[in-house]
Amino acid sequence: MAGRAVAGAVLGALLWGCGLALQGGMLYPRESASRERKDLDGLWKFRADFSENRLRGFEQQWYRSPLRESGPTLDMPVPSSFNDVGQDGQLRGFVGWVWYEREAMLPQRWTQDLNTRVVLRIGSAHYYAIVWVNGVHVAEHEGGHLPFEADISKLVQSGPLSFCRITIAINNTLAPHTLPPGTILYRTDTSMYPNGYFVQDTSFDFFNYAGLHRPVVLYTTPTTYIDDIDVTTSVDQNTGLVHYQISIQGSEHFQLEVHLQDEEGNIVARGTGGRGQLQVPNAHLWWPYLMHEHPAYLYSLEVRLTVQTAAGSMSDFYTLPVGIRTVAVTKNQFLINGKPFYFHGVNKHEDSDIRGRGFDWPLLMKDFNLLLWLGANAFRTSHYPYAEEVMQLCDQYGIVVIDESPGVGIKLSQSYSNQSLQHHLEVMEELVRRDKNHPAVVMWSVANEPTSFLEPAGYYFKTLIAHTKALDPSRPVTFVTNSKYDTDLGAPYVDVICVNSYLSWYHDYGHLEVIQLQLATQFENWYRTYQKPIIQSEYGADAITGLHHDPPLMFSEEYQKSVLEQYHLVLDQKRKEYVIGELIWNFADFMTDQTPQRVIGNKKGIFTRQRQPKGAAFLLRERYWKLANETGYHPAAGKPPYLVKSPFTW
Ligand code: GCB
Repeated sequence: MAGRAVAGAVLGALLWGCGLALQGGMLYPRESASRERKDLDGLWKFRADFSENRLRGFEQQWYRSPLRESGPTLDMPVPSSFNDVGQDGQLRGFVGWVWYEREAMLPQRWTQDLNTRVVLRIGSAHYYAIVWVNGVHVAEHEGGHLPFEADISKLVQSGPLSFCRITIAINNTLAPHTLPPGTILYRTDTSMYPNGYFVQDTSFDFFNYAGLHRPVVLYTTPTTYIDDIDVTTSVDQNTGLVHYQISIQGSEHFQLEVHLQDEEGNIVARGTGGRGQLQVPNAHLWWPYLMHEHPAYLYSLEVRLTVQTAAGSMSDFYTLPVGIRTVAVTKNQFLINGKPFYFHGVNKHEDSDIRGRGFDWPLLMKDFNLLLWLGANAFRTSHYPYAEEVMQLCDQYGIVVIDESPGVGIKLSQSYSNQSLQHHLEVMEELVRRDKNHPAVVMWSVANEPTSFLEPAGYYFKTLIAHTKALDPSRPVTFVTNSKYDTDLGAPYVDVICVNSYLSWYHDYGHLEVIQLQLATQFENWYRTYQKPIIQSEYGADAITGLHHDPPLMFSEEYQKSVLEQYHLVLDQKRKEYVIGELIWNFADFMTDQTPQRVIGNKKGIFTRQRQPKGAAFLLRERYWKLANETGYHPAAGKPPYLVKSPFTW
């Protein structure tokens, strides 16, 4: 049957990568005295494989020669999703393999100096990617939100060419064992659908954007190089302790020196060797935004590697920002540097007009300026890991992050299989490897709203959470639930209960008067059962910007504000007991699949998709600044000069 052949072929390829073990570190590609970087952002050649089985590109080996030789191509911007750039509705909803290609000129030194290592790094390719350089297979990666790379030195140093041709085939098909999971539905009734018809079905509420979503770069290191750095911090009275561990590739005989510099450039501690502990007397701690007059203090860990080679001495340099801070959880508090921290923030998406999920600096800065304006001190990376550049800004601005895996929409029993669990464990390894050194990251979230009442969810989450804690004993772990408190099989294993609820939205439509009772009951039940701190990790209501109705009716801006106000009344009581945070759903309107419930996307944003405020944004801003005054420690804490004055006077 044609349909089965199509999807079978599409999915078959997804199995190729299973069981790949993590190799090496994944340090962010920074320039240094020993490292160069070349960004490959811009227009790439592009083709979607619309052939019936979606496999023409492989059958005809499109990677063997320039893409233009095997058929027509489009110009496609990178980074960007491919879906919303064009005028072609078929491409917008395309499922299967798409092909990207770019030729890059390389500096002569890169191709001639055999002591140079040349690496191709892809920030994110959604969902499954295969990479060739000059027609040679160099990498494969499963998972759309985490970086991967390939050492291409041998390829680019073996011939006279000073350019290389990079071909990347990407498949956006989601299957029960992928993260997020999905299912291909075959429509076999030929009286209703054309022969071979299938659609991608998913159980999550955002559009499955695809493509090269984040920067693609080439960078160099020496052939003996700093492969990974692992930093954790603790505090002893006034002394900050920075524990470091450095892994080196390329030689077993080397010297390592580390310096820790403060923000003025003074060296405050020195060390040697691959692991050790630096002591920083009178350390400046990394504090969240609005919790200190100088939030987000970052030291720089300067690592210098030296090796003696036949050709003389060779060095590699890498600088890692380091924030000294501690995180701890009690049965009713979340402590940062020993002080209770109340999360007043947002849930986000990587989502905008035209770009889809594509990384964009102006958008990122706008979002951060809005977070600061709002008085938000935290966000959750719902529902997948965000770009590394986002995490770096969180470190720099003091925005606390709950770092979430793409474990969203885990609903079917097949998605609890061993294969799924194995992949989920690997994704957590990749996520922790990438984000472990960010002081802003204070907690891992392994999933969002799984069917955690269904067996084998208990075993699945017990294993997943234990594995994540073993990978990183320095941070608490959670997952976000909307199950009932008495049937949730995963809740016993989390450190913090994160609970989503949409009172007077997905039930009791229009009945704002039931919110207070239902929310108080929700909190009391969870706390009585687990004695763990609770975050209201989602709440909200859709509002179509400019739609007004008073008394409030659903979808009006007034209704959205009223839902928030009702929640806040209860949150204000329970935050004095064990509720440790509130994250609005959502920061901005975002694109979803088309359904009768969604009017060109989910409209629960307090900002529109174009980042303009709805009434709820002003309401939340007043609240967050008030909360900062009550739960923060310095009213004007580190207010950046460009920050619009809050409505409250100090
Ligand atoms: C949820 C989901 C989120 C949805 C939201 C909604 O519980 O976690 O992805 O977008 O509800 O608006 O329905």
